[in-house]
Amino acid sequence: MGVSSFGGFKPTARIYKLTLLMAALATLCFTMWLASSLLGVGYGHGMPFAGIFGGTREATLELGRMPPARVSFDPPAPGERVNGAIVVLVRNSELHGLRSSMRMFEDRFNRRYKYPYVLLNDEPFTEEFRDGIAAITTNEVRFGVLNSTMWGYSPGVTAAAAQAKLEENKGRYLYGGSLSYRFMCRFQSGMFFNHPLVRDLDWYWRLEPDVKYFCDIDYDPFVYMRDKGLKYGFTIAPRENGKTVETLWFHTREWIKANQQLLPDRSLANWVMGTDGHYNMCHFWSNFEIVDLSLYRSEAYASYFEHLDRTGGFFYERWGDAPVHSIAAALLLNKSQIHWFEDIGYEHPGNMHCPRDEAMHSRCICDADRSYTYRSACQSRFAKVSNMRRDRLLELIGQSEYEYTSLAASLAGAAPP
Ligand SMILES: Nc1nc2c(ncn2[C@@H]2O[C@H](COP(=O)(O)OP(=O)(O)OP(=O)(O)O)[C@@H](O)[C@H]2O)c(=O)[nH]1
Ligand SMILES: [Mg+2]
Repeated sequence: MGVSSFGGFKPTARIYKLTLLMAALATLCFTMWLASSLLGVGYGHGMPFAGIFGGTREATLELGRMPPARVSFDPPAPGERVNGAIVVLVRNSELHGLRSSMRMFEDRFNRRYKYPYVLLNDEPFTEEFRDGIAAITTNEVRFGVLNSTMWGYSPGVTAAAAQAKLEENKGRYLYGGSLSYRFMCRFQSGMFFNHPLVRDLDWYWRLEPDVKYFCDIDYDPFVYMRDKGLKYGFTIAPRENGKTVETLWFHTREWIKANQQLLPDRSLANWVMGTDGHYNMCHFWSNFEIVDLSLYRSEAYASYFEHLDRTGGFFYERWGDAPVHSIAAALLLNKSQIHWFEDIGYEHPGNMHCPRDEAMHSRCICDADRSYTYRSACQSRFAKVSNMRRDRLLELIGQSEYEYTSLAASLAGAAPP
């Protein structure tokens, strides 16, 4: 039968085959081990043989020490991707929350589209943080620290003056007494787009810790926006707590009156201002925003931010970057440049959006009945309003002038706290 005999013992055909199979397996394993040692593969993400060869411990220790240059910041091939990144301001203590956000963001979108991440912090990132982030994505991550100009007081605002106002406001609203929240809002309003890791980008998509992405995003929203001439994209539009922005509209009006030449002929000013000439507290929730950064780098935006910054309102009140970005977008853009990403199911603690349209919802794992957006007055206002002419904007501001006279007088007479 062709089966060899080993000194008196006659193996059966089955034992012979088994021996051959084991020999083949051993050879295969040895070859793989040799390849992984020589080529340096087999550790880090998706290492297939680490467990077999006892490589798990070394691999875990090496995570995050791998060279980060897996996707470059080089301009993408024309038409393929935009020169954009996912930008996150985050604290070391928020590692878990950011890993959670990134896991979903990767699974829903970025695993395929491979945009780099820019992570910014007012303190140096710890090694634990870097390792934890590097382990959750194969895309490039750049870590940056803010200097004291970017993370600091507005011109003319002293630490003592800010502290006095924080004391006054601490029980009045969320983060009323938080100094770091003020630094954060000022940075997000007027600084982040000039950070060395962001200033060469044309587009950004903002991400935060502890947010959720519910729907597969099977196209590139950046490219969609670019191709349609869109400048600002949002998902949720709530109302701001008026106590946090008591004089924001007053100062905005002053800026409008003094800078009419910077305003376009038509804008969506209508969305943030009623026919009474006042701010209606509508804003795009900026924890999610996709923006053509030419908006924030424009002469008009720079002038608006500097004007606001000089008033001290980021510290004496609690102006959020959301109302600041939103008022600017509404004043400087028209409706065809602003887009509601209804198809992107999203949640930031407090509010969620889940598309109810059947075709959109089929790619989502959320409950559309829980969606805040379909109950939001600002959201339905966005759907209804159309562009407003600049002269109409100025007319409405002029008509409501007298209502601001006492505020103007009290602000003019107010010494810094
Ligand atoms: N590095 C750093 N990042 C901060 C600081 N404060 C806030 N951030 C980040 O700035 C973004 C906005 O801050 P949040 O605390 O989320 O503010 P919020 O979204 O208005 O409110 P909640 O999410 O309800 O707390 C998040 O990405 C935070 O991680 C800070 O002091 N240092
Ligand atoms: Mg947040």
